[in-house]
Amino acid sequence: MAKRAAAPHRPSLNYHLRIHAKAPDALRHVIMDIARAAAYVRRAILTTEAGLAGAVNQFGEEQQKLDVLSDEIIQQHLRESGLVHSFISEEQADVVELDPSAPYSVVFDPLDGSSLVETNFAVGSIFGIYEGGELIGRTPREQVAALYVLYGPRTILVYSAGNGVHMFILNDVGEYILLNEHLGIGDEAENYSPGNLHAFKDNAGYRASMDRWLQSALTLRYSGCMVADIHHILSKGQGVFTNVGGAKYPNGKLRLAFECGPFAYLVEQAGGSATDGTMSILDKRLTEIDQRTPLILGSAHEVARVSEELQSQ
Ligand code: AHM
Ligand code: MG
Repeated sequence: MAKRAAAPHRPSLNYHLRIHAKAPDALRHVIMDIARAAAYVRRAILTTEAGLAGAVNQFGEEQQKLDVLSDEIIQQHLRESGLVHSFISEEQADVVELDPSAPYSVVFDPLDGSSLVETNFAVGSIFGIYEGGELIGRTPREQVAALYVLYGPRTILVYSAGNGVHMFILNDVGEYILLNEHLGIGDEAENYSPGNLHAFKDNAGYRASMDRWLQSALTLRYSGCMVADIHHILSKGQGVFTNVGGAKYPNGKLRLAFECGPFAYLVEQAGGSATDGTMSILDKRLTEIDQRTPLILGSAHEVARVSEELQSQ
């Protein structure tokens, strides 16, 4: 009788998706194609000059070469997969349709924190995957998977397909190998990560949270790239990340579709919470592709405290 091969000691992303997540083959292929695209984005970061492309994206922001390049790399992989109906990218003004008979649609931010590339800080790519073709009108709770790739000293991929949150490292031959399974986020935060701090001037609730943090034993950890800052929470198992409204950005700076939605899915899968201060991010309906939302995310008790402080003013 044939001997049964032992399970790999350090499974690859493909094996993990197939055996542990029991992801449908098509979903596994989409995630593997995204992961492969991210390895190319990593290479682009290492080899491209971080200059300006001279173009302006849909939100009037200057696009850097690497934003454009990362967007093109990811688009090409999604197109070639044959499994993607439509996508929304931070760098595109409209929903882009690829194949009306394909099973999934993808939302993504190709290079989050790209202004940090020249400082050699960590940057990342963010993805959410939905079944079907329509994206407008959906809620992030309908995502069937979400993942991000963090390009730091190491390249780390973190995904959930509804079976907990799992972390992988990109090796020399382009394979993602399991580092940690079932990441969890405890209820109390020891670190705080306050984005859009300009809102401090005109948002008394945010001032109340900030005052409390400064007078507490909490430690500041903020890089300016939400992928790195939220990865800090997932890898340390605690923390709170905020980006709330002020005069300049009444709903904060971050977008529901491809920034807040995927992270809300991952963080709730890890036992944390993600809210706009009044409701779960996962239940917010996507009405426009560039819709922004306040975000308070991380350790559940701390998220609740900040939400109360924001509402009490
Ligand atoms: P980007 O997608 O244009 O790079 O902007 C998003 C980034 C987030 O990663 C980060 O949390 C936020 O902008 C930083 O905002 P702030 O400078 O207000 O702290
Ligand atoms: Mg972004």
